[in-house]
Amino acid sequence: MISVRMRASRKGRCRKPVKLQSAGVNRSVQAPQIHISGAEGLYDETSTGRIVSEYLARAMGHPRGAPDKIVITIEKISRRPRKIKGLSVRTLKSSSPAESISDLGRLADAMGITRVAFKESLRLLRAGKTVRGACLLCAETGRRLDHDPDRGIRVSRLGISRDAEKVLSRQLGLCGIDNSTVREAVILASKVAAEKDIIAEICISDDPDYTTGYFSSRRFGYVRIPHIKKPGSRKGGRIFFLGKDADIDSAVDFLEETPALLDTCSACMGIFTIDEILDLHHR
Ligand code: WAQ
Ligand code: MG
Repeated sequence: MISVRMRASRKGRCRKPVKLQSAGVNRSVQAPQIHISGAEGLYDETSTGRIVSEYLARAMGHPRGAPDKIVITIEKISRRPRKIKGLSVRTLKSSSPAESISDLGRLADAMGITRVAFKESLRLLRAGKTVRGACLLCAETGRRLDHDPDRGIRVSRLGISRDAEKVLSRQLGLCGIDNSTVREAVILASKVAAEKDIIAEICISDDPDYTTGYFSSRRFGYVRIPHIKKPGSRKGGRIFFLGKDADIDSAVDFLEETPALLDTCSACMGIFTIDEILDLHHR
């Protein structure tokens, strides 16, 4: 199989020129690259050409604007991918950010995440500084366990089989949510949930207009949370909660390096109240 990854970006505006005292000249600080879009998947080698042109079209036609740099990485995967099962999908019934955050807290509590750790996750997700990947947090102490604060942990080398993708599309379509944002989030969350030392994940999009996030765990599946933030905010991120005795290196190796292919899907079930969702595992 091959792993194909795409990243499109554009040079941001230069910050204020910095006066270099010694040289006596104005020189601009290097402009930051602004992320436009990214995508990845695992495919059969025979479809390389088709996939690369699909990714290219996606990079160039993104609503966030035209990129001035597109990086496409094609990597041969020699390890046989680990087969993973897709999480079930539900949408929480909620009508305001206050209600959503309160329900999110109840889900976290039900998974054994302490109040301290949950509050720390909210603090990180609301901090102005965005992390490119996910923060790893101890579910008990709330201590951050990954080492690069700007990068975090990047889930990579993941994909879905063609058959499973058809089933996922059909399932999500029944609930009117079959789009690439939801499909890709379900695939990523399913790889994360396949790591035994991860208890749960919280995700908030960094897209200012995308206000639906999710909480996912093996027990409750993928729970979509509408109004997880107010529209207009670019603040987002992902938090992965680890158990107390987690093997951090092995979890990070699985998330970043180990190829994983979603080959079985679970159902997409519609809209539920928080009490209905919390009741699920008692049945
Ligand atoms: N690995 C780890 N963290 C990542 C990755 C990755 N591969 N990609 C993005 N992140 C982090 C990063 O901090 C981003 O700022 C944050 O997640 C949000 O990423 O069912 O679009 O790509 O309707 O903006 C949820 C869909 C969509 C909910 C999430 O995330 C639904 C989304 P975004
Ligand atoms: Mg985004």
